[in-house]
Amino acid sequence: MQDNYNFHDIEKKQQKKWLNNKSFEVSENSDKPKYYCLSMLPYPSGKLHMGHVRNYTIGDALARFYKMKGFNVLQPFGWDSFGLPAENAALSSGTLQSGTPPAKWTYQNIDYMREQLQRLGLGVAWSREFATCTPEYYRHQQWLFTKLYASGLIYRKNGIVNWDPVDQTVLANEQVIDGRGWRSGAAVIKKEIPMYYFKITQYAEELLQGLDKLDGWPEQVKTMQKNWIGKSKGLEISFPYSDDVVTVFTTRPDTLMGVTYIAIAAEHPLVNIALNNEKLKPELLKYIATCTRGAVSEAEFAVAEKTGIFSGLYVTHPITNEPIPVWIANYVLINYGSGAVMGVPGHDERDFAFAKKYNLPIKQVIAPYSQQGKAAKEEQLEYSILMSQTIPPLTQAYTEQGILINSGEFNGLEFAQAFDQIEKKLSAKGLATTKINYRLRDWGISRQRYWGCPIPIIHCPICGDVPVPEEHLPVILPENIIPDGSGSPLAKLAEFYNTTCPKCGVDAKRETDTMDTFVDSSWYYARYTSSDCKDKILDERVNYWTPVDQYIGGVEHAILHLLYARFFHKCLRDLGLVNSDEPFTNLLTQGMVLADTFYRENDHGQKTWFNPADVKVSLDEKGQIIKAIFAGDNLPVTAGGIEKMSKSKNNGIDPQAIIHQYGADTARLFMMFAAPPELALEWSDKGIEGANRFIRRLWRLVHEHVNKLNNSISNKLNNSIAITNDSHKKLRAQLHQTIVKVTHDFAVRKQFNTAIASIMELLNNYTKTTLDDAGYQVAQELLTSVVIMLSPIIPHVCEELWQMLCPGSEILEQNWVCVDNAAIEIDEIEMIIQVNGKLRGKLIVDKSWTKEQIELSAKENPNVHKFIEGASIKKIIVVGNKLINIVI
Ligand code: ANZ
Ligand code: ZN
Repeated sequence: MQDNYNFHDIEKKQQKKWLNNKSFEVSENSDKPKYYCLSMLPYPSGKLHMGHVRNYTIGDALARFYKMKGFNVLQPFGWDSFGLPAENAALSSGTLQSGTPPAKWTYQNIDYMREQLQRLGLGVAWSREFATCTPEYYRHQQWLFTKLYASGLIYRKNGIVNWDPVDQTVLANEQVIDGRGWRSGAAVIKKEIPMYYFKITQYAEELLQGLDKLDGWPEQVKTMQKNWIGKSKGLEISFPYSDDVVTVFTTRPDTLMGVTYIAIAAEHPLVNIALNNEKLKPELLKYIATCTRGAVSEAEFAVAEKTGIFSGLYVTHPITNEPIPVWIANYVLINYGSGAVMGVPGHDERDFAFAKKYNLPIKQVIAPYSQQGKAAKEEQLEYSILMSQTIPPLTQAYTEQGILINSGEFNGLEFAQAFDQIEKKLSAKGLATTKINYRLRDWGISRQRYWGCPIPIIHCPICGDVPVPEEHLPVILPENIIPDGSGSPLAKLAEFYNTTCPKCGVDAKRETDTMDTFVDSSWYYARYTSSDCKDKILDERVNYWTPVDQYIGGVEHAILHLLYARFFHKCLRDLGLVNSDEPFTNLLTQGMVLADTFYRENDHGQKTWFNPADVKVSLDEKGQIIKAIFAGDNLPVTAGGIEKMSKSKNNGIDPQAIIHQYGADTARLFMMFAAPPELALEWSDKGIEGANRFIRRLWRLVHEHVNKLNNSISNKLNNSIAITNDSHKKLRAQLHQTIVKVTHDFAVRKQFNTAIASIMELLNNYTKTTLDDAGYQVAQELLTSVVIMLSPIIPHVCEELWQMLCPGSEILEQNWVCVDNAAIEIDEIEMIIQVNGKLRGKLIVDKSWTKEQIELSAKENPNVHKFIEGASIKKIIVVGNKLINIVI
């Protein structure tokens, strides 16, 4: 039967064939241009979610499209498989995973998810697959670590961590909930421990400059990276103190005359001097203790309440020589600038709030530019004097730039002039230097965790830190460990940490920290190119494939992952391992997948969330939910709006269930049709059903066409008949216009939804057109083209249909469809008719018509006629073969 679209058998059959034929394996020996298409590798959490499906469908559609366009396409896949959830799973009492070693849990998840992925029909080069938690992968990472260590790009220094005093363990930020340990509930304290750091700041300027060359990246992502790197130009100004100085970094030296206090970090060296004051000491110590508790991350820092305490010390203002009080404040970061700031309450919001809170003077030294904008020098001075006398007290900080007032010899200057003059004046006295600062910090990669890549360092009592020599790599992570939640398991495992020094042979101790998992994902894209290379991290193939032509993933990785990968690429380059500067030429950040939420609330206001799959909804004509019923008890639930699919709102739709019910092609088509890839996608049952109906329709149309060919009009295709019929010509024209549009949408705009919409429109017209014998050539051309154009998105059914249309060949071997420009050039065109610029009608025009003929037909058009009846026509404007505007 022709409507027996049995997706299950079809998809299984095609997937098996692709795997057996190694259809997506590629080598470097090709005369085709290369195309490296990469989706971000997933964390093997247990099962696939819709975000994955969306990500990999977009990647697969692009990979298949470029393959048909004649490229040598690499689309690899792997697993970001170290990380905390595997340890947490082992610790989650009362669950199935409880007590499972992280290794076992991870490998099981990978096997399960791989099967799920294969069920999606991805065109992946599976021979290159790897998991980052295997020694085959991380041995090269350890080797890279030792190389970077040797070149000074990795160093060791003390860093601050969250310490759970009850569990005696370091906590990740996400394990600290409201300042307490997630398992013990104990108040978390900050603790200083030695850690390894990657010197990413050495590349800050290049990472910043490089963004300008990344034309294929979304502007928004580049802006986020730029802000993260945070370059600012300023002055380091010294405030003398007895025979020493306190140096501050400021981007606003123009506000120098408005300084009313200095604030230093609790860790600043001057604090020790302040502690010599026996009277103040107890209070100071108490305050400093509060600074070392709680917030660690910069985000937490930003929202924490700003507090401070007077240190008892004064420094001298470098211009006025007045004494300036020094405060210890929790908002000053020890590791930015010089760990000290000049407080200018008049012009900095934070300082303003601080001054209000502690009753410090607020002095305005900047006035808005006069209305005339930046005035001439003399006028600036006049303006400044006037403003100094008349301006009312500030009610909030004035943070814009402007003209200096109340600033003595600097009155009347604007920002740049003031910057220069203050710099000149102070540097003559050795009290200022210009300074470029980056917000970017070096990357601390030590984690006191078990399930991660061991840091390949041995601590020798004689030689110090000794990198593990290449021939001793990898440092194997034991895989049979079950963490118990108290401290790092490796630190308790004598057979792991006891070793001897590779240099001098004495007893030594292995580093028991592991690496941040961001390290694992910072270079994996390069490893795919050489994944079977055992003795080297990368071989020459890396320069064939990289940079990645198209990278696809979530915008949540816009900053850290992408910045770290860019940094690693430059490190690899400087080690002579790759010869390009950037890892990813084009970046597509896909939007989130959203779904309706449903809940019931109990008397205490607690909400129980219901999965949309279990809720029956009735919609009004606009598609708004008017009634929602839980299928379990047929009682109503409340619709809670559309939100990102998540466990907490129980609104995740299981891809597996959708694939089971409708097939992978339907799921893929829905994902690609419902929204442009970079925008949010709203899950809708109606949408899924619509996608399924469309595939069935295509299935039926191809079957009807092939049946007719085989029966009544057999062999019509072999003797080509000239196409003279007008409706055939029009259909062909539309076909080739559609090819132009779809090709452009895929290759340039990366907007699949509009491409699919135009194919749907084409098929609509196809069904409306009556075709005579010659028309079956057009039908054949149209259907084969449609099947090719849809095959990147719905590959299984297209392969099946292709073999009906063109028996004996495979769609995977086909080239992308070519445009026949002659076909588009048809004799009739549709023009728009306007009256006084308003759309009033449409007109089919024969190309041979003269301007007079066109104008006459436009006027006689019944829709238009009623608007111009009785009026006198001033003129008629004909624009190309698009538009006729009648002006009355
Ligand atoms: C005086 C001033 C006056 C400032 C004013 C701003 C506005 P960016 O642009 O991010 O580099 N700052 C310097 N070191 C700091 C530290 N360790 N912790 C906290 N804040 C610090 O920011 C530079 C500005 O951040 C500097 O300029 C300083 O405050 C503050 F109207 O100095 B400013
Ligand atoms: Zn030694």
